[in-house]
Amino acid sequence: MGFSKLWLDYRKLADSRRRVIISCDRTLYDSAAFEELKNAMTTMVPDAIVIWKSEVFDDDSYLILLTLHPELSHEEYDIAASMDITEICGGSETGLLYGVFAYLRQTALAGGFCSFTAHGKPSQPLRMLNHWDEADGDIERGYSGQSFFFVNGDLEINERTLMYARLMASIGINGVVINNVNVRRRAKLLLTDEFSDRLADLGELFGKYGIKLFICPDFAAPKTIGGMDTADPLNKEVVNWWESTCAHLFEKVGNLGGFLVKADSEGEPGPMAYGRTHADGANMLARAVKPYGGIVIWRCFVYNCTQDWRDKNTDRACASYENFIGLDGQFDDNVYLQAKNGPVDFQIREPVHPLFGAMNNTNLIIEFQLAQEYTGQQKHVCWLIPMFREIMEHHTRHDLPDDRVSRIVCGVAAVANTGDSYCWTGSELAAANLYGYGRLLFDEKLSCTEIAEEWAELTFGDDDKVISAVKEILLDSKQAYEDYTVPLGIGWMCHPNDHYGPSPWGYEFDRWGTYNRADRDAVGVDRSAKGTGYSLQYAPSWAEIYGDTDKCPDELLLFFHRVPYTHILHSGKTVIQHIYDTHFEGYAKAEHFAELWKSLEGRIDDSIYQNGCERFAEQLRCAREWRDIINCFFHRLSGIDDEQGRVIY
Ligand code: GCV
Repeated sequence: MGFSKLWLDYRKLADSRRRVIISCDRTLYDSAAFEELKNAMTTMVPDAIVIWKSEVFDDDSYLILLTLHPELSHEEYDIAASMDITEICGGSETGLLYGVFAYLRQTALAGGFCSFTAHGKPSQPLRMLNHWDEADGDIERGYSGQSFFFVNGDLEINERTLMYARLMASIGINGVVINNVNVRRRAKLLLTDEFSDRLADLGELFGKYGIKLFICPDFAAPKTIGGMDTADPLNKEVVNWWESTCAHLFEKVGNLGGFLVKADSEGEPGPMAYGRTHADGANMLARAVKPYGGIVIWRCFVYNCTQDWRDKNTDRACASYENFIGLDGQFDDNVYLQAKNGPVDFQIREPVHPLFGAMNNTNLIIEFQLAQEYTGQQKHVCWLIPMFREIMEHHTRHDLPDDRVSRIVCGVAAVANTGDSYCWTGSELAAANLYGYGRLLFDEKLSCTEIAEEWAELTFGDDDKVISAVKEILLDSKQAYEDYTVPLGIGWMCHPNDHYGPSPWGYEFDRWGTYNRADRDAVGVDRSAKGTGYSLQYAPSWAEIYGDTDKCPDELLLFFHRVPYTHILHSGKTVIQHIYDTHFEGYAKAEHFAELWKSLEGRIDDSIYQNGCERFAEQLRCAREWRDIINCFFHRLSGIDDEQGRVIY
């Protein structure tokens, strides 16, 4: 299948120069920065001759100088652009590449050469994408087709992989995990020579674009591929096995960054089976990769997934913190703990994970999910960047010089939303999530409006009507989705397993620790000190707020409390009236988005337009189901009518 160039589809500029001269040191001729600039200029100024050495410089020439500057840090750049001459400096080839992308973006947005200066340095050191691709080509929670990394059981490296590396570098991604954290079947062989040559090639390609390659190993590999009868991290032979496996792997795969590990979680093997801790497991692997500069990213998504719904004391939300807080300070310096943004699992509304700010002697990474598992599966438009930004800016209220999540973490990861569909993300609009994610991590000062505008213009061109409609849809879409789906932070009212569409009791009597406890009198989970005690995992001032029904923010009320339907929110509405109102409003917003999209017919590429129409039709069908089923569910339970007398089935 072919593929779109997304936001790197360079267009012709309003400039008729005869000559664009790119000048740089000979050693940069093979660099990605030079190649990108040369190719982009050939498209953007098609009548000009693009050359990279010239004695001739006349009035009609435009000169771009690429230089490395030792005073800039590795990923940093400076740009000084004028109408005739532009200088792009980078701290390394990667910094230079980021500078080139920034320059091309600015020039594309301006529609022509212009004068500006810019300085860039990433806000986050580690900016990662986690692919949940299987070696057989499927993608867990993938909504954009099959894997483009794994094709016919092998690692594929082709034009699409190159395009992928360019797209990722253009938004500043510097680490990519290519396989699923659940390490199944053939993926276990990623540690062996079955894959090492292809991994080496992929690593080399990624390296040119400033991206480190990561894989997810099977923690039980000493057993599953090493033929041993244990994977105990403190067993000397197990340690030796990992050391020699890593020595061989890192020698072969030059640009390997290390491992991402899901251990003792949802059936994945881990150290606890041997009575060892997460620190024992992570440190053992970290020591094996350390000689090669490798790191181990160890996930904190650990909970009891065989819970009895009758048990009201066990709380899945508490589990991650309980498993890790006592281990603070015990992890080696090349171990990074990766916690999801919230304590449960990528619901549309959760409080921020309580480990942030509480574990200050450990490297922490926050994990988001671009793949829209619980947020409409790329059929619904749900632009997540406002939510990511809000979480990154959240004050944890721990006693720290800067208590915001963005200053506590040393990296950010997101589950990728890509696949082999033509537009990479199934729906064109879902690509805005990928773009916005990278841009936000690189420059945390960018506002959501700026990011939405940039993406819309780079994707659709400079038609004001298109930009303003797309921007409006993106900016309002997350709130709309939250409104017509799950109220007040309760979560988990979706169909079990596939997680699409409403099913208010779908998870109520299951083993996953995902309950709403709704009955005729009340709804919500009591996670206050009187309940499961989860609220106490936060810094004291948040614990006080979250633990009190009168102080808890409305949007999280049912996450933290079980309250009667007549409970009055800060908004002045009762819980039940809030549920009815938001469900009607959310659906109305979805209708408005579909109308806005329809108004773009003829103004955007027809296949993109048609793809959008199909998806908005499905969003509306599904949003209607959400609205009517959730309203009906609570109406039947509570027996309370809608104040406005609207139809509740
Ligand atoms: C990769 C959720 C998803 C699983 C996923 C898991 C995880 O439970 O439904 O598909 O497994 O999260 O993050 O490990």
